[in-house]
Amino acid sequence: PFLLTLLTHETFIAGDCWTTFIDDTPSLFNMVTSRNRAMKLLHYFADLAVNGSSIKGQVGVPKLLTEPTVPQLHNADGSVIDVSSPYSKGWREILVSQGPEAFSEAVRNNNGCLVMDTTWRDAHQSLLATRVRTQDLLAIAKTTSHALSGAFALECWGGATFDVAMRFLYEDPWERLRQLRAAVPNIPFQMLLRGANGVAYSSLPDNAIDHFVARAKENGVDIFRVFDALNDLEQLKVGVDAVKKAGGVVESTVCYSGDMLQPGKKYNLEYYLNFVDQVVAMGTHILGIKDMAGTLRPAAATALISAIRKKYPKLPIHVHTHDSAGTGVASMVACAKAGADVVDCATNSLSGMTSQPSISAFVASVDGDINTGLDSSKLTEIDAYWAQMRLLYSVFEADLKGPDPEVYQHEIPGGQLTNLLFQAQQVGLGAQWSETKKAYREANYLLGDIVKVTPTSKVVGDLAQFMVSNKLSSDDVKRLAGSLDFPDSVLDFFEGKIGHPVGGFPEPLRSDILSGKRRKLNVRPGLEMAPFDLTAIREDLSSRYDNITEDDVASYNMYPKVYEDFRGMLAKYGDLSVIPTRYFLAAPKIDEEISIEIEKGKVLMFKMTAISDAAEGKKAVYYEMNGELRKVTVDDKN
Ligand code: 3PY
Ligand code: ZN
Repeated sequence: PFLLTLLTHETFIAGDCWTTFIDDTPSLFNMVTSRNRAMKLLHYFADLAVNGSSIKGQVGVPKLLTEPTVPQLHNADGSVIDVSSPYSKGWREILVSQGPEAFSEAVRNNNGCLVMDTTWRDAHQSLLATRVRTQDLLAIAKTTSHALSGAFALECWGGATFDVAMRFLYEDPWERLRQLRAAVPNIPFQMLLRGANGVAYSSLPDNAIDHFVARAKENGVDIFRVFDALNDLEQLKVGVDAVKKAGGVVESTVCYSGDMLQPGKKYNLEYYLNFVDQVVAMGTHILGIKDMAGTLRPAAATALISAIRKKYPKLPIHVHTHDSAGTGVASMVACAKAGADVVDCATNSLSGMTSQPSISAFVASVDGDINTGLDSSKLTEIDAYWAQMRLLYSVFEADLKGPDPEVYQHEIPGGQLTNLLFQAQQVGLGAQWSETKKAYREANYLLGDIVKVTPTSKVVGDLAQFMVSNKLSSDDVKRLAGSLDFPDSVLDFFEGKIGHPVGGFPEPLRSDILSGKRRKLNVRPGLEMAPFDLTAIREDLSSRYDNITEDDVASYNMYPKVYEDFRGMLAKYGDLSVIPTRYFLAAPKIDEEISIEIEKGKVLMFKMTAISDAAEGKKAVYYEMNGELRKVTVDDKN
């Protein structure tokens, strides 16, 4: 039928000149830059139309079929708030004018409990595979600067967002940060930094971490939540020192693991208080408590926060959780009552389950008792936007239907829980999911009951999947350790490349697994690494790509291959960040007219008119672009 559409197309019948098409005449590429850009976009659409989305993890097409709308905000008297410019008042004023010490003091002296909104980072990392694009954040950014002006911070960068922006969204994470910063001058921005790993999955030389953090600060990050995935203080210190040098707010963070109230646990109250002593000695503006799996129940929350508060009355405490078991709001209320200064919540439509607890539910729960500085009606108004986004990005949902109380046993972090569930669903085996959760728990104990968060959570997940697919019990793993072909991440862990676990590595398992394969690294990995030659890296990149900046150097240092692939995508398709998400994820239909602003004031109208049948592994896709006919030939990968 598509071929018929083509053959009967007016212009085709009129014998319009098909020979001038870009495919046949490469010299045309040099004619006009914007034409070049337009053709690259057409290539992207053609690929999408013929082969479907290449974005990993995407299932189906978006459920939202219209342009998302940005809701209006209202004052208490019902008048509409003008959001054409950002709001100017907020916690960032004091930070910018008086610096990190005065800021953290003011946060501690604040009467109430503030909220950090995680919608722009952890919430979509946990529910939508980190796939929310810059344009969809930017569209709501100025409105957010008004609606959430009383928030402690917006978490908007770091964690997986850095990698995913380049790898799957073909976007520059630095550009995202700069654009959001310009739209939100009044609310502090927070990022998640994986200590000596930066935003990567393993350690980098210390000078690369310093360089990266300095760039992040310069581009707009205010507060750095620094953690280490094994609570290894030496690894943590690398990140903390980098933030201090850059002049950022340091939030040294302890990862909360399991249930500290259960007898016999190595992560007990004494352990945490000792950890806090050490980060305080290291020097921090804020203490972060990171409950990445959501196992911090209200009773433990009360005990933990009260004890730290008593010992360190002046230390601001900021608590992070995931709502996987459904107890997030109750736990955050317990934290607030016990003296926490800030808790993490997410916009309602992107809250709950593996994400953070609902911001409105938290505010309602402490209403009349603890001041949050937030206006609940504005929270509801802005959430109407995120309800649409949830539909737009539904193609990345793992489709968890309710809380998972088993999290207290398996302790899988929020983001990973959705990921592993998604993978199990793809294999189509319902039984596989419960087996994976059980194996995850066993793998954790085999590894010595470690802290589980990126990147150590991947080690446990990989070992669990290895055990499930090879039908191995814990005893089998111990017995056959010397002869099994373990995943690389497991070998890296036992080698010591990810740092050192609390209480040391389990023996004889470590020796058995490494025997003949890897050495034992008993110092922190960064100590063995030569510093990066940043000048040489910049020269090398400049010889290969246009417009290289220090930010590109920092991206390359974190993810060399991902950065190169990203530049390859840019060269092939141009800047895809301009395409509305609906059409980024699914090609427009035949005869559907869409308009795209490829640069300020330059709007292109596209209409796909036909797709040819396959010939020699290729298909031709025909378009009208601003009234002119175009043909693009793409490989048919089906
Ligand atoms: C990350 O490191 O990306 C995390 O979200 C850890 O919780
Ligand atoms: Zn988290």
